[in-house]
Amino acid sequence: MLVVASDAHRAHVSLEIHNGIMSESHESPERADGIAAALAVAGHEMVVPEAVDLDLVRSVHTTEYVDFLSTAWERWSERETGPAAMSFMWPARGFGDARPDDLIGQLGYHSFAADTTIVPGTWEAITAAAAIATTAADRLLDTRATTYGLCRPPGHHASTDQFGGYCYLNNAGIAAQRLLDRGAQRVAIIDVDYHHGNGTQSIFYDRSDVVFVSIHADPREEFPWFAGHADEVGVGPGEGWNLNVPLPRGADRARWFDALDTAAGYLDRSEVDAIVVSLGVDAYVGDPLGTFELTTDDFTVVAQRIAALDRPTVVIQEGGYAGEALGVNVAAFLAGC
Ligand code: OKP
Ligand code: ZN
Repeated sequence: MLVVASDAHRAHVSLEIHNGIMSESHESPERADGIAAALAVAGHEMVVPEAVDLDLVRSVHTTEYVDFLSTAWERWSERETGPAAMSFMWPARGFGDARPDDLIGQLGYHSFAADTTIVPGTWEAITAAAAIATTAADRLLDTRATTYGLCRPPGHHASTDQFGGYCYLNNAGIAAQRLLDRGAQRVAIIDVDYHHGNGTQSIFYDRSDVVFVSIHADPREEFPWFAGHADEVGVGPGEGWNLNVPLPRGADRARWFDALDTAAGYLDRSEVDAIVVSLGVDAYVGDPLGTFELTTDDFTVVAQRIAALDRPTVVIQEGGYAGEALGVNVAAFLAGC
């Protein structure tokens, strides 16, 4: 399979508040390097992306947000000495939604969690990841064969104008928009990451041209806490085009595959002419951030089930944090495509 990848992610070494301590992010450069190494062993063809298309990025995200991301580190480093730009306050319930003029306030306005920071290499990495997603979509349309975009950092928590959950630009959303711009009438995004893809859901919540389907840990018990419930079905023209299948923490393999049947059945009835897979592999039994129990071999079966839907498919990397097993699990998935 064609794998689109870049080394540009390496300069993005972010921090997160973990158990009250500022630490190196779980979302590390070793993740993408480990995946690339495992895919090279498996014999996949690797190519670098074309240059990022910022007009495409701005059709998924607000111009204000893209401008903010492109300048945030420079603005921070001109006035602060800290190693990473982040907020310490967000507009929680009861606050207004006016955008502050100052950088510190804008960091709160444009983010939602204390697990995601902006560091010197962030802009380079996130634009490379968006370029990877775009090129993977383009190569799919050129060849009709499934492609894989090794995006890092991930994207599914990023909304039109907020970063968080290790995500900044919504790579899967950008891939879906590219497929639409090149002629697809309706695209499905199926998100199998352990965490709900709240950003992807929100970007397309009022649209019928992108169907979003997600299997994830119930937000009553798990990050991202405030989105991902089963009653979120879309709004306006998007009503009925969003399906969440939340599962309790610790759900076993049988329950996970039941949810996949539900998701796949819904997609098959949705008359989509292409599929974007948001491939998080943190539903793996050994993942430090997850509580589900999928095995390495299960990921091959998941891919086969999605391939049986028989639509042109682009696979975009999201989460997965299980060290050496991460690349092995991604390779197992690609073996089933
Ligand atoms: C990103 B993706 C606090 C952890 C908070 C939440 C996980 C983000 C997951 N120690 N971060 O969906 O894999
Ligand atoms: Zn995840």
